[in-house]
Amino acid sequence: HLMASMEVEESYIMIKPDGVQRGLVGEIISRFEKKGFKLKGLKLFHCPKQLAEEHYKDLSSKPFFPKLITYITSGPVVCMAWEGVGVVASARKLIGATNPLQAEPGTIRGDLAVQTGRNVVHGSDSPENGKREIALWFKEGELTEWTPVQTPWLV
Ligand code: 3AN
Repeated sequence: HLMASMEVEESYIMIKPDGVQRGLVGEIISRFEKKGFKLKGLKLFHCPKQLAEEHYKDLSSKPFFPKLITYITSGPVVCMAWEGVGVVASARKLIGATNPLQAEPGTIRGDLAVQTGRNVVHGSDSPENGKREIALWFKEGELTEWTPVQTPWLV
């Protein structure tokens, strides 16, 4: 999948309330920054229930859905829009498996989390959802187009 997606994509990455409360914001942002993706939007935000429900609407029939909504709205989250070639699949590799006990060491969840219901970070699961989620969580003026100076050294 990673090889197939050689196009510039956008992924919505969110540090969940546990990541913020545990002081992991800098550590998590660093991993995407060091990898070489481009940050286009960033904000701290306490999300209303309605937005959380819209974001996770595909999971609305799951038994854990009410707990998931309570968790995501329990404190501020860090909302990020990241851009890059193959960023959607790559970000999910950096994040690791949904269940942190199954996530490989070296991944964010593998290194920093234990419980599925406290897995510190979200990443879009497809380029389509990346676009959908960024549009859902950010207003237009909150995203910035810019050209990183170091780009030639990454390609
Ligand atoms: P991922 O976040 O790895 O894409 P999804 O989309 O299957 O995983 O699930 C979205 C979120 O729902 C997870 N990050 C986690 O917080 C929660 N979740 C998923 N499965 C469970 C479960 N079995 N029990 C509790 N929470 C869950």
